Amino acid sequence: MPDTIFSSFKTVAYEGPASENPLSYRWYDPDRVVNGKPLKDHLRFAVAYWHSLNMQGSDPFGGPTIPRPWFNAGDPIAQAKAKANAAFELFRVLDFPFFCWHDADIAPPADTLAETLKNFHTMVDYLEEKMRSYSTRLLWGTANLFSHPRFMAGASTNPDPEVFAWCAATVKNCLDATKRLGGSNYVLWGGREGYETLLNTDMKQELEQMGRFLTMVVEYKHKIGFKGQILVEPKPKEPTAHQYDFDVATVYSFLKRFNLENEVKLNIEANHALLAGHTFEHEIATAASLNALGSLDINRGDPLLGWDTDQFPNDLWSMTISMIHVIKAGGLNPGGCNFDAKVRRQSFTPEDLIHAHVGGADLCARAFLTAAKIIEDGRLDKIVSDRYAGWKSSDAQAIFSGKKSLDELEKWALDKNINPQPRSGRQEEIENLLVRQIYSDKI
Ligand code: XUL
Ligand code: CO
Repeated sequence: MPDTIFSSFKTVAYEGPASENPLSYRWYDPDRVVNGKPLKDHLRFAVAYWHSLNMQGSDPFGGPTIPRPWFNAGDPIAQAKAKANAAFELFRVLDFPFFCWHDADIAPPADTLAETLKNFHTMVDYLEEKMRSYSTRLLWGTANLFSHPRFMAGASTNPDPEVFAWCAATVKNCLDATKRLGGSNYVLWGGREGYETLLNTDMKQELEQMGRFLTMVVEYKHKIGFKGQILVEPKPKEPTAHQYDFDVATVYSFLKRFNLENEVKLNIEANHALLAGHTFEHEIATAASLNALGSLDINRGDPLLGWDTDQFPNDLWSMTISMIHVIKAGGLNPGGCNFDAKVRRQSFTPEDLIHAHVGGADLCARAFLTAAKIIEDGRLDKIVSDRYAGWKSSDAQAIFSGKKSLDELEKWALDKNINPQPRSGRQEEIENLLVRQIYSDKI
């Protein structure tokens, strides 16, 4: 194995909550069986190539702070190969079952489309080779259709059809590569699918383009027999102030409009939820209620900053409620938990990156275990089902089955002389139940 900045680290192991070793898992015991499946198959953790291997700590006020030695490794392909060598060593250290990439993360762009695709194919070959000697698999691939200046006015929503065609060619190749590498999903995040000013924007035209593009992606998926899920990742703003894929509800109505709701699911990101004025659990519950939950991008934002800070998660309360909804929705597989998160720019050592993932994995594992316990305990479910118990009566069921109209219901209400009484929502009681389980050492 080539020597990389991660090679000297031992593979992080589960040592339990009492361990003093900072680079061990306290809650993430990959082989612990919960609800008939090992934790690793429920959570399906992935490393995000872009944040962990590419991002160098720049922000709008300062340049790179994080050394990435592979960027000094020679020509662009040699650099990309050195980066891949380090990536697979990082996956080995974390013992994560999955990783995710954008085309531009794994292969250097070039001046022409043909050369860019040639570089991409060279690197997909290389990743395929690496995957033969490491156990980490591909959770999803995606295309970066937002960084290069050609995408400044959007990708599929660009006023220039040649940009649309460039995007079509790129996504076709990314889908082929995702299939070849055994990917479980393919993601589309509409980086610049939005607008800067309405004054130069034909919104109707742009949404038609976006719908046609997604339809073509789904058609191609079937043409090549890719069995993975197609996922759209909502985000309300940043880079543009108005992104078309605002949140789960907006994306779902877009999918309905283009008859894609049975073909495409959602990849929900914690901080994107926050930027939309929601919580992570709200977005997960919304997707679950629409049968559209696909996969999760795990991170957190900073409500005081309001930027997409992509920090590693540490909010057990929100993550536990999120996991309750994930379990109730039947789990994530073939989706997973991708750490779309980056270390802070002062955290420039390889060890910082490992601490970040260890903490994130432990948080998700602890949240998942707590959520499973709460569901198994049954008290929360009972409170909720008692709350809606009235709907089980035959009169109430008749409302649902269309057997009662508005005027019939008026007659029924008057005949019965109904007089509904307030009932407690029991919120504090439920919150106590949750807090006690979150802080319980019986997990
Ligand atoms: C951007 C973001 C992306 C997508 C993939 O905020 O989350 O990294 O996850 O393009
Ligand atoms: Co994301």
